[in-house]
Amino acid sequence: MKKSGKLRALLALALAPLATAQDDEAFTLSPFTVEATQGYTATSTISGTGLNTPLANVPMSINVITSDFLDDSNIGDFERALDYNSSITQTTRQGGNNARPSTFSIRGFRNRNNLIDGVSAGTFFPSQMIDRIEVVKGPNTLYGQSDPGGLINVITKTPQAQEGGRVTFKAGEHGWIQGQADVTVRAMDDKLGLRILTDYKELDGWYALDGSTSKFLGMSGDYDLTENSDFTFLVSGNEIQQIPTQRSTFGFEERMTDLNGDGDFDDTVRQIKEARARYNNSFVPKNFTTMTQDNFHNLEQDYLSLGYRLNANENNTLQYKYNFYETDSEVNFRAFNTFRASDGRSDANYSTQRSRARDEVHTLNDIIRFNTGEAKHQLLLGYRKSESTSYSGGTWRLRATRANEAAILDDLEAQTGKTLRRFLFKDEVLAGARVWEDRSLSQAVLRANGIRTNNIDRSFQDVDTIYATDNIYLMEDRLNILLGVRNVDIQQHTIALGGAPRGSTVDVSDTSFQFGAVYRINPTVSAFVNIADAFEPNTATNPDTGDFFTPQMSDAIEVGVKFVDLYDGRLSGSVALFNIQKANVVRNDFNPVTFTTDQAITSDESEGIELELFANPIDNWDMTFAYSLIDGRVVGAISPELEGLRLEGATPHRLTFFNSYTISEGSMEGLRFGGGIVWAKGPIQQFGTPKNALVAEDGYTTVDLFARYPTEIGGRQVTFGVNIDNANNAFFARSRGAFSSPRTVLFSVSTDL
Ligand SMILES: [Ca+2]
Repeated sequence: MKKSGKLRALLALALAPLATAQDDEAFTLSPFTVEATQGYTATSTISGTGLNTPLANVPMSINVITSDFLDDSNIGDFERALDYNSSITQTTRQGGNNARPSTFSIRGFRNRNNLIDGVSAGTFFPSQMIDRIEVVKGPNTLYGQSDPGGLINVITKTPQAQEGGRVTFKAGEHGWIQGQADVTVRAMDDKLGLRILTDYKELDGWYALDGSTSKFLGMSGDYDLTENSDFTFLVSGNEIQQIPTQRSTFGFEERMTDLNGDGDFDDTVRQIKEARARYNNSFVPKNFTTMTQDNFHNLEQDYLSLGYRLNANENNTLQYKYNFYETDSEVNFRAFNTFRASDGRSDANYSTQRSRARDEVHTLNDIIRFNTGEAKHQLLLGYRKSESTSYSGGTWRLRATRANEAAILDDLEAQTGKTLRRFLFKDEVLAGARVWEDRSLSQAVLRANGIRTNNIDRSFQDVDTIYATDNIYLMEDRLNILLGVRNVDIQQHTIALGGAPRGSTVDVSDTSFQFGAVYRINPTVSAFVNIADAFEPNTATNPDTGDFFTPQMSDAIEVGVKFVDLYDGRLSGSVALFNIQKANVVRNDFNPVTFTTDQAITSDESEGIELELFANPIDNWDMTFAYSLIDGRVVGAISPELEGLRLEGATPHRLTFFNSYTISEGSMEGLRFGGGIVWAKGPIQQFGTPKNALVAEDGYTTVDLFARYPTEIGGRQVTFGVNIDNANNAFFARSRGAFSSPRTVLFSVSTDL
């Protein structure tokens, strides 16, 4: 039993009588925190059951991205941290006006549930506080309204057992300068632990006009109130100022395409007009941007969590948690989004937006252990109340194609003395036009003169969830059954500018069920099955009526095998087969050409296979391997031509490998080096609607490399590092309208305090 904190030791002590009484491995782990893991292989998880449980005992696929892996891959942002996972693909870009974190496609379905320490909702991930990431594949009834493909649970850093810390300095290509500090302080006879993290980062970026500065401060703490209770907290704030380069920097183009092969371009095939078939852009230079010195994106993000835990007695633990998130986003950009096939022209859109989002979540869990005959139960009863508010600070725009808006642009040119580009032609781009040297409009001028395009003031979503999960151990712990039930009640309403209600108020509720089973065939191999249904309200509204669409319903099944410590502990992993069906899916894509929303309502199905391996073939050689095959398609729709449309983000084949080797003796003792490869085979759809079906990524291969060398300088432990991200300089669409970063060499040096 590895215990890395006073808190864990205390809890272990509190639960020791139980462990002794039941002599059961499943109960001897620290129940509320996951074990610190060496290397890339994790053995236990807190996701799935809400309690720290060996991975082999959880009847669902859970992939753990360990802190050692995150350290080595030196991946600074949350999106890229998931690159080496199976069946997961980023679906939205960053740097736009999204107040909420990126969404991903997991097993072919868009995931809206990102969790921090098991609590859903939330506008902001303090990515600097991420200790490890657990990706729970498939549906479950534990975490609020669940997406059937799975969810991402981020486990945050907690105070370390010993005082001390580490400072790190990084510098690299594209003007990358970064300083980080991570310090743990212990006080009050070790009852209080505080961990403080700071992170300052500057990046010049790689587009012709680019750059970002971010400042982060975070603190997590735990305090032992009594022998049987403790208080935990996490508070953090993040500020980002950047050029919104991912906002229509690369964009799209139309190409005349004879889709039905009849020799002309006059037809409409599966809703696509042949004369205006839309694709990812292929002709603009990679560093091209339509942003100007007048454009910006400012983001402020705050997160707070407060937790209280009471071991009422040896078989009963109460947990309460409060979470607060707030994100404030302001963006001012100029976009030329889509070049027309007919004349190669793209129209300017001068736009500014402000938005704010706030979530408050209260969670109360009671964990009860009891026996009925031979069966041992771990019962988790919970109630969660979440309140989300989105404030629309307004979107104002001026477009060159609208006569009235063009007239305003004329006036503003006269007033401001700026020349405001109205159109951009493909020929100009090819001739090397430096459009980033243009001027754009300031936020104040756009707000005062532009056309306000949305009339929403704010929208609210209240979710009440009651859930129960019983983890039952049978047959001398060879079999465990997971039974879950959850009732969700969701209320949504929207207020228009001026305070009047907009659209109807939604109040929907539904109960979902989960059945899971794991049978341990022998100490190293187990077989599992997981069946669950799920319910999810549609947050999209019908633009004609303002009403919310009726909820989405899904059914999912997975079967698989897990293996732990095969070949004397050298191989662990899992294989899973899954099938997910979802009805009433609203596909809603904003169309930047028509400035309307393309929409379709479909029934979708995704099935596939997923393989995850963690291996140590010889001492000091650590590797991970993941493969997923997904066939995700529309299987039913009002319009039959939608059938067969591939699901957004569903990557047909994805194979990843990452490894590291540590030299254990000789003059280079301690040197660790390695890297990884990600191979994705498309087509990967970037949109959900048929009109954009040709906007797809064909596939890509990227290679990352790293090395670390620890040494002693003046009696101080110092580690030098280098990372080469995207060493082969691959260029590909990471998600809708967002492209990969080029090769980046980054050096780091860190020292223990
Ligand atoms: Ca044709």
